[in-house]
Amino acid sequence: MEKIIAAGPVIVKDGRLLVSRDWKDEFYKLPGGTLHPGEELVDCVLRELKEETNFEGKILESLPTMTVDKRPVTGEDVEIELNHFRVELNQDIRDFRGFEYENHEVRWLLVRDIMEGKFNVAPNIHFLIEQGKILPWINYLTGSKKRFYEFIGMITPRDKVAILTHNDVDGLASAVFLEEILESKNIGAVEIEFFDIHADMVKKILFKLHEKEITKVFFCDLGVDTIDSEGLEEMSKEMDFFILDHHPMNENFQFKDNIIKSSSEDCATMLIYDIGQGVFDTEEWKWLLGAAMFSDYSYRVPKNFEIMKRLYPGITFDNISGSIPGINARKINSATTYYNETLEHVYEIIKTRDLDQLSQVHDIVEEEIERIVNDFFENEKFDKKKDLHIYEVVSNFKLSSTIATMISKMKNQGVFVFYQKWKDGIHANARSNAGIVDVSLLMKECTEGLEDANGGGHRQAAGAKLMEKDLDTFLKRLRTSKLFISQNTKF
Ligand SMILES: [Mn+2]
Repeated sequence: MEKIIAAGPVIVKDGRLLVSRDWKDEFYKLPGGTLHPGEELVDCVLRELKEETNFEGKILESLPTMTVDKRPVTGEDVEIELNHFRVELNQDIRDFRGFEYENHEVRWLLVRDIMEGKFNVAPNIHFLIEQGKILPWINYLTGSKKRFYEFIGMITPRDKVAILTHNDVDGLASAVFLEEILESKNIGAVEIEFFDIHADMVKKILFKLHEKEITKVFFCDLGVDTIDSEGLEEMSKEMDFFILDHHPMNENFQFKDNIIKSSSEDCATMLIYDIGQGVFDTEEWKWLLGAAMFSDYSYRVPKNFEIMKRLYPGITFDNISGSIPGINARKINSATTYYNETLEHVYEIIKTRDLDQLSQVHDIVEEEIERIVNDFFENEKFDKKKDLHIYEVVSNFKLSSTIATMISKMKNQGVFVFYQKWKDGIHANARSNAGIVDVSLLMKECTEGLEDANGGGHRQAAGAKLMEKDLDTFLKRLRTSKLFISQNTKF
């Protein structure tokens, strides 16, 4: 049988795939073609790209090859080997309208539309989608990869670089991927800080960064443009920064060149993974991507669930909690509980992919959770009339929030207030899954006017912080709160 070798570029931008077709074709295909005698595959790809679309690009990586034994249109017997390469265009595309070039129709098709069968495409495109090589990727609300790489390109060996990231699974994973990208550009010796999203977060860290003579700062998964734009303004006087984030955007943010935002359902890890495609080995980090997507609920939107299914075939909405990404997310969570204030340990474990260590720490934390749950059923203070459960968590790990969520889900009815003595005072967590009592109001009421205390959150889940000396007052207010009475009068 005759054998034909062909090659084509896979170019995906903002969830769209570049395709072309001769007017005679019934379906769209990759803008590729047959290998010329003596030609290298990669040269063939770039030549065909130029011939069919007038675009120029560079090869990023090779993708799986597909072999067919019939011509798609005529059905004629012939062995065709289709070689694929991921290519990045040399120009930044903003206009996704189709155009005509040299008797070809060139178009950007949304990968989602292809998957939904809205367009007729060549079998190898479906093959590559099946293999997870063409993902319906993420939406950039503002900023571009190009700007990011320009920023990185300006970093010199004299610069000192810091990554400031969120102290949750998405933040940890974001920092790992960002550091991978930086390392691939020979930018090393990076300072990494983990923290909670809180007011003045930039202002508070500025002095420390100054002390360490940091000149370039990356923010991951922190929403700084909204929470502390004043702090950023101050920072901009002495250091350059770049923000990679998915929290709601500050529309009036003035440093538009220094930020990429994805939509909130596309977690920061997805964004940085996307930026890093073709730059670092994204294949070996799929497990971490999956864990972050699980942890930030990114999988709940259909297009991202498609990505999850491609990372882990067999995943369904019902089994996702017990699936590999669900378990990995919980393991990383356990590690952050275990190491608490020294998250650099967790970061190191993730970065070195020491999954055994992760499992060991997870087992210890799980065992502790089990002990506390058992203790709760024996020692909680339960007010039957109010259906109010009060319980003090005593543990070396900070677990009151985890336990509150867990037990309230087990019971579903009732109001749960769990508290724990910690280094900086009492931390309380309230849950009311049925929402009968607004626990946000409850936590506010119980901490009102107390020294150095605050409380609030959502109707079904809230928290409070107070000084140890005020614990009795807090508990007394809790037991006598009128918020419960208004509920009882309904009977
Ligand atoms: Mn996040």
